[in-house]
Amino acid sequence: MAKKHTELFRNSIPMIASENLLSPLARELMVTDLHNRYAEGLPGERYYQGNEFVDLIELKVQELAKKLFRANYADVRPVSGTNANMGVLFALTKPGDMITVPGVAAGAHISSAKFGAVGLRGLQPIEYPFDVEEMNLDIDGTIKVIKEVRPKLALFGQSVYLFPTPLKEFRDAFEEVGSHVWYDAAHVAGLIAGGKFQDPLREGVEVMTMSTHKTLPGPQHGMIVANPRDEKTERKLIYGVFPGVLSNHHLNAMAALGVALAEHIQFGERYAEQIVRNSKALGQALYERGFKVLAEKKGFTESHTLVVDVREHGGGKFAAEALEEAYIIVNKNLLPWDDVNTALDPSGLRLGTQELTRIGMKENDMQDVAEFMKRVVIDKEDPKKVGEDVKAFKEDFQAIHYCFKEGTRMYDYEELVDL
Ligand code: DSN
Repeated sequence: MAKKHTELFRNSIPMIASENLLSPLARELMVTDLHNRYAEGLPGERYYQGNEFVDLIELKVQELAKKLFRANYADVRPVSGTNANMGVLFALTKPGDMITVPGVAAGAHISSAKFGAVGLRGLQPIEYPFDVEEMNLDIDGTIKVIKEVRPKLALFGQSVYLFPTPLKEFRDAFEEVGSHVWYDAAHVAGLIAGGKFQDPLREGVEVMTMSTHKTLPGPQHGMIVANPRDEKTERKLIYGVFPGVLSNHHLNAMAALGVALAEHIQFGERYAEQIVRNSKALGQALYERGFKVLAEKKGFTESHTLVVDVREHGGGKFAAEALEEAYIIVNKNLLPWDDVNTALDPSGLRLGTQELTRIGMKENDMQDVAEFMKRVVIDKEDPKKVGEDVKAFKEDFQAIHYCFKEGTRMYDYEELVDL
């Protein structure tokens, strides 16, 4: 089955907005002895022997993270984005506190919901209002919520993220209230680090969490970067992660993250720029073929993500499944007007261009991608037939870019043990 899975992705057009390909060098570190070890605690303050070089690696990865995000503080131990989020919740809130958050139907991550990590911490989430026309938080409404709720912690950042959050507009409000301002950058971390999208740590944000495998194309892992307001906050963040929500961290993934950060320092700007270009081109190409791509008046997107309303073509579930049959991998997604209970058959599709960009696609290739999608979703052509064309098209996009050893063919050097 593992071989079949690899074959599937070798042949596919992968457009899940939260995924990416690990670089060849980062991948080598995933299978070193680091995988086998424990290193609870911090460099120089471990509970296990054998960590001499782990300590040096962790300090190096921290330095790379601080450099890339221009932050005073970095914690490279969280094993996922949600784990990083839980660390911040553990550090900066107490059960019963109120927290202000974006809404799930408006694109927020599940960890900021009552049924996710925020609920697990016993917090009361209060949502910011969303402006569907702008596909962004409603500015006046959000300022009102911050001033009324006076949260200890105000969270921004989404999993459907088309346009930068207007943090500068909110800044006076959260300074007046004294909230810790936290930004979940999981989706857009690579764009931020590449100098695109926005720069939250320069726009009033104190703490930024992320997973490290979306537009920042590293291993499946997590990270916190911050400019903590004082030493007490820094200490809370450290202990929030360990022993708060983590025992051992994943040392192989942490080392691979170091490679991804070094690569992004070198290639990130070029990569981020091409991602955004490709998203805009794909939005336009889909729109011209009759798709209802959201935020048309605003140029569809400023990120790696697009959202498409496919209600008139059979809905999100139908469209995502038909595309899968044609080797086009996307996810169905709630749109802002959807009830969260319709998550298994919502109105929309979410598309991401970060992985297509990573395998070398440019703006003109987005025309082909849009055409394949039209044939399946609008023309209702046999997906299997379209799939044969998709496979042939994908043959030209097997190499990985924007990394050391650029041009390595992604799936060719695998001698996979099958499962
Ligand atoms: N659920 C992921 C996404 O697809 O956005 C983020 O964790």
